[in-house]
Amino acid sequence: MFPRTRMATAAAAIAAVVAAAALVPTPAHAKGGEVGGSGASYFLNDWWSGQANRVIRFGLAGDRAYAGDWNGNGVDTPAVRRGRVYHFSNALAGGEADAVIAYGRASDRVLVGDWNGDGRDTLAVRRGNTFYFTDRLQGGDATRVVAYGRTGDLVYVGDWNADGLDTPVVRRGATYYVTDRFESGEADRVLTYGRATDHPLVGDWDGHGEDTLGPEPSASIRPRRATRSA
Ligand SMILES: [Ca+2]
Ligand SMILES: [Ca+2]
Ligand SMILES: [Ca+2]
Ligand SMILES: [Ca+2]
Repeated sequence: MFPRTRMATAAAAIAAVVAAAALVPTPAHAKGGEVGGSGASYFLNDWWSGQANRVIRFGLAGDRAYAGDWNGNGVDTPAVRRGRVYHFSNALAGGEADAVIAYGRASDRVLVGDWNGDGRDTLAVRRGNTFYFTDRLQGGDATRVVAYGRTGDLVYVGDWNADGLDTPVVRRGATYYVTDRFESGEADRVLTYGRATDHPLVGDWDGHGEDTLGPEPSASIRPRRATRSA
C-alpha cells in the first residue's frame, strides 16, 4: 500500500482491517493479510466508532476475503478468493467483480501489498518459504520469486522504511526478521518485540509513512475497520 496517512485518506479503507485478522492466528496478520470473519457482507467503518457506516455484499459466503487499492485511487476495496481464482472489486458497492484472475495454487497463502510503489496493490502467494510476487492483476508468472524465512514463520507486510514499497517481515516467536528488499537471504534488521503470544498489528500509526508493529490493543480500543458476516 502506498504511503499515506490512512486515517485521513481512507474514507473507505477497509485495508486497515487489522482487527478481524488479529483475532485469529492466521499466517498473515493485519495489513496485507486476510480479512477475518466469514460471509458475503462487509460491515465497513470509516471512523473509530462501533457502528458500521457502510454495508456491502460481494462474493460468496465461503470466499476468503482481502482488501487493497487495486486501481491506485487511494481507496481500498475488497477482493475474494475461491481456490486459486481471485475476484477484485474497485468499488464499495458490491455486485460484479472488476477483474478476475487465477494466480498460484489453491493451497498457497496470500499476501497483499504494493510491491513496486506504483500505488496499486497486487498479490503475492507464499508456498513454503518462497514468495511469488506479482505487480499485475493478471495470471501468469510471478514478477519476483524470493525465498525468505522459514516455512513455519508468520508473515506481516508493510512499508518498513517509507520508500513506498511493501515488503515482508517474518516472525518466529517474538523475533521479527525485517527486509526492505526483494532478495533471498539475510534480514536487514532483526528485532525482538513483545511476547511470542502477542498479536501485534501493522500500521503507519504516526502518519510518517513507515509502518511499524503496534501493541495488541485491548478489545475496547481495537480499530475494527471491517468485519464480515453471512
Ligand atoms: Ca482503489
Ligand atoms: Ca504496485
Ligand atoms: Ca519499504
Ligand atoms: Ca509510522
